[in-house]
Amino acid sequence: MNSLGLARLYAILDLGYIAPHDALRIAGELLRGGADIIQLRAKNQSTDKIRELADELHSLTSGAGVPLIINDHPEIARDLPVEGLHLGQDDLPLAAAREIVRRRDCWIGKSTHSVAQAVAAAAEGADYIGFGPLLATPTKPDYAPIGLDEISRVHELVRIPIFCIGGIKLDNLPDVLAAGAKRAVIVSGLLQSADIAAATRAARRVLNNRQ
Ligand code: TZP
Ligand code: MG
Repeated sequence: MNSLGLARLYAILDLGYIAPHDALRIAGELLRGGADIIQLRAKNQSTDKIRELADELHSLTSGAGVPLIINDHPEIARDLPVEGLHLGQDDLPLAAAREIVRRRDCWIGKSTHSVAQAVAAAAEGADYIGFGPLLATPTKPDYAPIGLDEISRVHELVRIPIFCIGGIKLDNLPDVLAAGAKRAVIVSGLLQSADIAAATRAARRVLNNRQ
């Protein structure tokens, strides 16, 4: 299984962009392209539907040695042997989620939208953070973009893996890395590509070649 420490490219299967019946096929494309981690994010589906999909996805991802992270639903991370759970600022506290999941081998990641939130998430015991949105993005429309200037500061202050997120595309990824990012989450930039596997492979190459 890929380790969190070595992961560079974190892809999200966001059902805001893809239909549930396409999720397995598209996960296969992300895996073929070399995504290091895949998250299932499904804001408008029932918990039962997400659990069913997560179960199918996990058979695929675990066969490829790629961690599967479930967004928002600690009870699904408790019920299935997925590798992680992802929480937002408005979700339950991390310690409460750990009480539900009760598996120390299940990573818990947290979305952070400022350097202060990033420092707080690390202190709260998160295994990794998302840091963003860096840039304006239709995937998370109600959040003010942080910009690229805080990336180096957050890397100075936070020692757990930091996945920069928000508006990252193949063409601006070099700028994000030049600003100090080491890892990236890309959602629409992959899911809206004509060739998802090729776009994933290209992003992986850029991330792997960073200095
Ligand atoms: N959290 C911060 S920005 C974001 C999330 C889930 C959306 C990122 O999506 P995209 O399409 O890569 O900008
Ligand atoms: Mg959430």
